[in-house]
Amino acid sequence: MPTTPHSLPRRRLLTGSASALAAAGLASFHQGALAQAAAPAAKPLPGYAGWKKADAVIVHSSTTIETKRSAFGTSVITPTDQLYVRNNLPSPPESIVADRDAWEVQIEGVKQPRRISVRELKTLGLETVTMVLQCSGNGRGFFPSKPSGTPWTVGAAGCVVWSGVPVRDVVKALGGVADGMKYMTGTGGEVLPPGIDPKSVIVERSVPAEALQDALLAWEMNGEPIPLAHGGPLRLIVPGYTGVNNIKYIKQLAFTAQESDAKIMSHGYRISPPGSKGDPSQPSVQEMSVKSWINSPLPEDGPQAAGVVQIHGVAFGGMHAVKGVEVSIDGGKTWKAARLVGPDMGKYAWRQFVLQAQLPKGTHVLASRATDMQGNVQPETRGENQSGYNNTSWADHAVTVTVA
Ligand SMILES: Nc1nc2c(c(=O)[nH]1)N[C@H]1C(S)=C(S)[C@@H](COP(=O)(O)O)O[C@H]1N2
Ligand SMILES: [Mo]
Repeated sequence: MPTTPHSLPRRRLLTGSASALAAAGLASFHQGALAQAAAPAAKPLPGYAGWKKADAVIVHSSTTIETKRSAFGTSVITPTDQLYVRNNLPSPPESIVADRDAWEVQIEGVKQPRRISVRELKTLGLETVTMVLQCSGNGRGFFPSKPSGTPWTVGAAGCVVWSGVPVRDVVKALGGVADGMKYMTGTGGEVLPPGIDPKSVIVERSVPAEALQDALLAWEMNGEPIPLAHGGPLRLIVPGYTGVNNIKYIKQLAFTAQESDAKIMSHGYRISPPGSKGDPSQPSVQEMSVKSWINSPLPEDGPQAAGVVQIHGVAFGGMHAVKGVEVSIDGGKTWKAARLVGPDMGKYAWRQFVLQAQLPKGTHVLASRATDMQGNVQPETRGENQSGYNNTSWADHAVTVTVA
């Protein structure tokens, strides 16, 4: 990933700054970005993600890249060069990953707050977790209300192996969490656009302090140093929580008495009733819940030959392991238990499932429905909300295939 900021295509710099301005609420720039999103031609990969596998992804914009549904495969882990990307701000320059061990994170809200380098973090502890990383807006594309934001279908998600130091080991080394702290607040290391209120654009999210128990400060993913596009040199990993809570290029980790007052926390990522704006009284998008979808066969594969087909896909529970998955070949009228296949990589990972079925000639609506260890069942319908978050509807994720 040798790209340097000044060698990036001009187009990317323009769209990057447009999205930053849109985030700051400048409507005319936002409309420009929307017009661009509607352009028919396949967009080029932005420079910071130029190493992604172009035929496995959909480039929505310079800051939003989706994995194709047909690209997930059946080997559990999502290859890094096929994983989705979502940046709320333009990417930081490659120079921040030039000397990874020198990156520093400020730890606040502990008994002995201080800055710690990645070099020192590596001496404090080591853990590896496999986790589904999923954008809160994954499945937004299925909302008939067409909420603003990227119309992701299923590909703003992936299953990734992360390695780093447990946050609890860092906290222990610094004397423990200070009294009265209820939240763990991570702050992204982007350089903010000048001339606008930093709180209106900074990527800063709070999760309940208990989440520290399973959280990591990670420097490795899928066996390599975390690429810049995915938050290298250091990323906060909060297993079970939606993508936005997993802060890339983290520059501060603070235990706080209150939730962050950054706009992305107070007003963004809220489950708002249709027609209303986000505000701090509404639930924040945090823990993920049980969800599954079929990745094969797909309508884009073309008509299937009559006979036996292996219907397969992925299922995850968010905070809890998957107990089972059912598959329907008649649009949800009847269900059969699918078989979980492949290794169980822990409760935060996804499981792959398969149902072998005989599909006669005609059109078939294939659906999957997962259940987690707590007995929560994936619902038929989405929960309507203004921004199109948390779509777990099995009906929305069903696929219609034809057998010739
Ligand atoms: N610093 C920082 N962290 C961030 C973001 C960001 O824009 N800046 N985007 C968040 C969102 S909305 C998502 S869905 C995930 C995307 O992670 P990925 O790009 O590695 O797939 O990162 C989250 N962490
Ligand atoms: Mo996201």
